[in-house]
This record gives sequence, C-alpha cells and structure tokens, in this order.
Amino acid sequence: KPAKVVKDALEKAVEKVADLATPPIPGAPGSAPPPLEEPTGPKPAPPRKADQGSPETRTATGARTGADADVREQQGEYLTTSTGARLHDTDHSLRAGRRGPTLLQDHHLREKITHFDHERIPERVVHARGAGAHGVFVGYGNATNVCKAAFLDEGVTTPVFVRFSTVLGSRGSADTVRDTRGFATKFYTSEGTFDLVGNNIPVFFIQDGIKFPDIIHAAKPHPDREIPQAQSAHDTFWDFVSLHTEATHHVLWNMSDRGIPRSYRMMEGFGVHSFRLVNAEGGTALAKFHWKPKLGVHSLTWEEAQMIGGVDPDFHRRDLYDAIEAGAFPQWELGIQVFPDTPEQTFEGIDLLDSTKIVPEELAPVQPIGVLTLNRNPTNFFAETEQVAFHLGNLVPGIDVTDDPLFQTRLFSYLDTQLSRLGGPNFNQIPINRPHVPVNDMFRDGFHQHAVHRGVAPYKPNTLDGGCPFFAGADTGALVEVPQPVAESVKERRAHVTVDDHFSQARLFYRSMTPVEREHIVRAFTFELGKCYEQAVKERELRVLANVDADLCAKVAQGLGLPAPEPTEVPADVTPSPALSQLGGEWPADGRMIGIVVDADDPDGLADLHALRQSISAAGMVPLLIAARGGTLADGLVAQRTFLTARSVEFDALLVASAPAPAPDALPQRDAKAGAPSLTVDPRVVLMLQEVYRHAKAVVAWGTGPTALAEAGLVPGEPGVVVTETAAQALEQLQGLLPAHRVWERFPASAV
Ligand code: HDD
Repeated sequence: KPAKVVKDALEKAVEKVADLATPPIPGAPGSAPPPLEEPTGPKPAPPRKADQGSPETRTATGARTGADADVREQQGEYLTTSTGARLHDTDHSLRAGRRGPTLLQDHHLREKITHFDHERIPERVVHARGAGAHGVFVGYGNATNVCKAAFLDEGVTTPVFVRFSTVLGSRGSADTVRDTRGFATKFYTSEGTFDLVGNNIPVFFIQDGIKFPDIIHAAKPHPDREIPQAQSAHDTFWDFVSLHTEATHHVLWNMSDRGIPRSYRMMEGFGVHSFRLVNAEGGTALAKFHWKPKLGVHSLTWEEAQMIGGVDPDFHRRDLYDAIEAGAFPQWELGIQVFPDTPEQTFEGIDLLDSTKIVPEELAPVQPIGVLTLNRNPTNFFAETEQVAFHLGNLVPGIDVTDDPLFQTRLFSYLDTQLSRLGGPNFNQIPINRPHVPVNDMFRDGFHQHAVHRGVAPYKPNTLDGGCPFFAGADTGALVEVPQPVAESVKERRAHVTVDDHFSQARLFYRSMTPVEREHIVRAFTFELGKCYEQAVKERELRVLANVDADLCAKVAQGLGLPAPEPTEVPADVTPSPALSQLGGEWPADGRMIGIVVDADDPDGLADLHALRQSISAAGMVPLLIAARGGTLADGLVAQRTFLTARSVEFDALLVASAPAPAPDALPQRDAKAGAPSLTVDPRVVLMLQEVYRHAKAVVAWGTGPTALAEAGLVPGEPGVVVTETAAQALEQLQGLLPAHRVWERFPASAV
C-alpha cells in the first residue's frame, strides 16, 4: 500500500512537471499552432516616407560619404535581437519552469531591458519642451549687397529644421505657460550648416552670458520643493529680476501678450544679437535677424492659457503638427535690419552690442530677404526634435559674430552642453545634425563614433594621405574671419557704459502698447507678483516699475494692495514704436479652429452644415462639429467633438447652428434641485458661449442658435455677437471678424 501511495504521488508530480514543460516552439514539427491575434506571415515593409532617410552627405561628385543612412533604420519583416537574430517570442522571459526563476542566460530579456533602462537622455537644461518641423527656405536674392551667404541668393532653396520651445519647463510641461519661446532654425546650406538660434522676444534678460546661470537658477523651480513648474510667478524669479534691473525690458515683453502666443505659427522670431554680415567684396554691415509670420503675431488671453494648460497641455505642439498634416504650411519671412559697421557699433545712439536693447523698426525697417515654409512633420520625435543640436557658432561665409558679450558666451555654451546631453563629441553625426555637404574634419574616435574613416593621417600637414584634406580659400568658399580692429583697452570685468540704461526701452515698449495690451501687462504683473510670498520682493519690483511708467506702477500696486513708490530715475522721454503692438492689422485666418454647435436631434439645424463645413475648409480653416453625442448625426455628418470633450479654448470662434436641449448627462443635479430654473439649453453649451465671449472671440448664430445666446446672456449686436438668417451669411460674418484675431472692442471691460 505504501508503495502504491508513493507511485501515485510520483505520477502526479510527473504530470505536474509535464504541465510546466516549455511550450513548443511555434512552427516546430508536431507543435500545434498557438492562437494568434497578429498577422503571421512576413509583410512587405511599409512604403518609406519621404523623410525617413537622414540628410545625405555627398561628395562633390555625388558619392555618398560615410555609411549608408538606411542601414541605421529599423528594417526587415521579423523581430530580431539588436544583432539581427530572428526571435520567436518577446512576451515571456526564459524561466526554469513556468513558476520558476528567470534565467540569466536570457540574452533577449537582458538586452531589451538594458536598452529600455537607457532610453532617456538628459533634457535640455533650458528649452527642454519643444516641437520641431522640417521645411524649406527660399532666398529672395536682395541681400547680396550686404551678405554673400549662398543660401540668400535668389531662388536658392535650402532644407531647414526648426525647433520651437518654451524656456523654463521640463520636457513634459505645458505649452501655454507664460514664458519666452525659442525659435531655432537649422539651415542645411550648400556652404555648411547655419544655425539661427533665436527667441520670440527680441531682447534678453542679461547683457553678459556670465549671468545666464543666475537668471535660469532664479527662474527654474525652487531647489527645495522643485515647484513651480514652467512658471516665472514665484519669489526667486522676481527676487532676481528686481535686483538685476537690466532684465526689465525682457520682463516687460514676458508680461505682455507675447509671453502667451496663440500658436508657434503666429510668433515673430528674433536673432536678438547683432551679427556682422560680409558681402562678396569684403564689405561689412551689422544686422539683426527677424522672422515675420505670414499669419500675424497673435496671443492667447491669460485665462485661455491657464485653461489650456489643463485641458490640452500639448496645445502648441498639436497645433503645429495638425496644421502641417492638413497642408496649412506655416510661413515666415526672414528679414534684416541693417546698420553701418561703425567703430562705435551703435545706431541712433543704441548700442548694437547690447542684447537688452532693440532698434525700433521705425528707425531701421525690417527688409524681407527670404521665406521659410514648414511643410513636413518629423518622422520620429526623439531622433529629430530631441536630438537636434543647435549652435550659434555654426556659421557660413557671409555671416559672422560680433563682440556682444552675450553672443560670445553662447558660442561656448551650445557646443559644451551637447557633450553631456548627447553623450559625446560626435553629435554632428546624428542624422538630424549631419550637414548636407561633405565633411572632412579630421575629428576621430570618441563616444558614438559612427563613421568608418579611411586614411592614416588625420593631421595636417601630412604626406601619407597625399596632403588631404586641403585648405579652401575665400574664392573656394572658406569661412574666413573678417579682420576686425580690437579697441586698445584694458582687461577688466566691467560692462560698457550704455548698459547702465535699464528702463528707457522697457518704457518704450509699454508706451507702444494699445490700452488693451497695457491692461494685459498690468494684470500679468499683478498676477505674478501676487503669487510671491515675500513682501520685500513685491515692493522692490514696484520700485522697478516706478522707473518704467508711473501708471503701470500705480495699477500693479493697487492690485497688490501696496503703495506705489516714486521713481528713482527721471523717466526717459521716449517715442512709441507702433510696430511693437500686435493689434491694428488684418491677417489671413488660415488654420483657425471653428467650433459649430449643433442639436443632433434637430434635422433643420443640420440642413446646411455639409455646405458650411466645406466652405470653412475651402477658406483654409478647420470646422469642428460639436454635438451632445459623437458619431454620425444625420446624412453622413459626423460630430468631431461632444459637449463632454469640447472646451471653448480650442476654438478661435463659435458658430451656433441650433440650441441643443440639455442632454441627460448634462449636470442632472441642477434641474433636480428645488427652485432651480429649468434649463432650455445644454449648460455646457452655455458655458462654452460665456467663455468664448469672455475671451473676445466671435460668436455667430442662426436657426434656433439665438436661444442659446440668450441663455448665455449674450446680446446680439454687441461687438462680435452676430445673428444671421442662414449658415452662409454666418460664414460671411465670421470671415469679417477673424482677420483681427479677436473682437478687441470687448476689452478692456472684460479683459482676462
Ligand atoms: Fe540659449 C538652448 C535661445 C542665451 C545656453 N537657447 C537654446 C535654445 C534656444 C535658445 C532657442 C533651444 C535650442 C533647441 O531648440 O535645441 N539662448 C537663446 C537666445 C539667447 C540665449 C535667443 C539670447 C539672446 N543661451 C543663452 C545664453 C546661454 C545659453 C547666454 C549660456 C551662456 N541655450 C543655452 C544652452 C542650450 C540653449 C544651455 C540648452 C540646450 C542647448 O543649448 O542645446 O547651451
């Protein structure tokens, strides 16, 4: 009997072990095919997108230099190890029995996890959050008298990559925070790569690059709590800028509507510094670069920016991507302000080597010299947008540096930072950074060396490689520094005297704004200082504002509940520069988002909507139907948004085709509450209308739509609140209102 017990137990154990045996390898003889949800057979690789090859590097004869770009891409139909062995499973680790430990010998597991563990690289120390796009730049040819750079010649088409960014936030921070925006452009020219690394604000906080760590440490989150994220509304920022008053001009721009752009597509860009341009005869001029958006310069309101930060933190990234996918390619003209290259390096008394100052366009007009079109989204965000490395020192013949001490420090920092960010000195071999011209730099080895260099003599002079590579001369496109006299002087740590003027251009900026824009600046200062805890910081910033403009100072002081101090300097007499204001013009409405509220259950309200949508699209705008429920409403009309998923801030204007009754899921408590007025219109539509009104956007209603306006308290005939007979008339009205961006007449009474 005991023998039988042992035998039974043994048999059971064997069965169990059999249960745990390794499953048969799929496809092995005799193994049953496992149930598969994915297609099994190899499929032809998807067609390559036009941009999947990295920029090619070719010699003058057209032969490709370096390794073939394609071999770096993922290819082949089968899943493999990183060394190309085909795999049959990536869902289970190799284990000693089904419930046993994982084996160290599982190379695929170790390789997969190790690679994953190292997927992240350090984010940029500033400008970590960004979005990029490819495009082309076409020169107009009219700059040749001042600049010999070949990419500016008439009709020359140069591929470019542009990266827009915020400065302060981490990689995952919200797009619509109040901040300066980066606008960095890489031109892959026939003479080497030219990087124009600018911002959407033409001045900088500091005049000397040695102060960069100070301003950034002050503006980044507090080191103890690591808050607030992506904001300047905190004590350390205002502590610093109220003490370091040369920041005042930049701060004024940040507190203006420029700090909260509506879209990357609607921002100006500035090279900030003066550059030295050189023409074919060796003549020089100083110049400042400007990008002028064809769509005009437009901003969000502060309340919109805050709401979007929660509702759609990727707003600007999405906007750029969607516009390019939809074929609404954003464009900017590149322009230059040109100044004589005098020994003083000033223009009309303005120091051209002081990056805290502008030269008003009224004194030196911006002359367009070419046009940039962004027409292609990146294929892979990390490979392109994250790994792109800009550097002010990437110059081409015809464009040279100046002695601006901010410029000079930047020349060091941009190369240096890539060493830790991209892990070594070979970052220019990364596809997005590779020049589109032959490279023979004699740099060798180092981390992430991808090239297989030939030859034995990476030094000069040599005979063993036949003397190669050779020197170019000015006639063969060499980058030759322009001989410049250096003023006889003493070595010292001191700023030039012109830099002592910290307030006159801040005042010029404020005085150049329209009343609405000034009101926004007042509110921004009041908000930001209101977020500070330290009373002394608020008081000190008010003393700064007293030197900018008494009215600005008084209004902010009132908002903070503090006395307005007297100025310590006699305010400069300034002539306003209307070019600094964002208001007063009319611009194309391309790419504007138009929400159309409809009642899904009202066939009359849906009648003309096919035609309306088509007309809106034909006008270059994006129509989005918003209804109580998603899916097809009637007659093939599809709702892209529901009252649950839509928020007003997504739209530039609202059309109301009908007045939807409250849907069952629309705040049912309200009706149930004793004494509450019963609703006739869905409260989410009412809220949307009220927000759109507060943000000074156009509202046009027809059909039963006016009922919704009435419920929201909007009165037809008020600026930008229009009732029409038909959908076609509504579009006509809308097209009259959008070119001004907002219904400005509603401000400042409702300024937000
Ligand atoms: Fe800078 C990035 C623009 C001053 C040091 N900067 C960076 C980017 C932009 C600017 C647009 C993002 C580039 C990208 O998308 O990869 N920076 C400016 C402008 C400045 C300026 C317009 C003043 C006129 N910057 C400045 C100074 C220093 C730096 C004075 C250092 C002394 N900037 C850097 C950096 C970054 C950078 C640390 C971070 C990531 C990178 O370079 O590649 O080197």
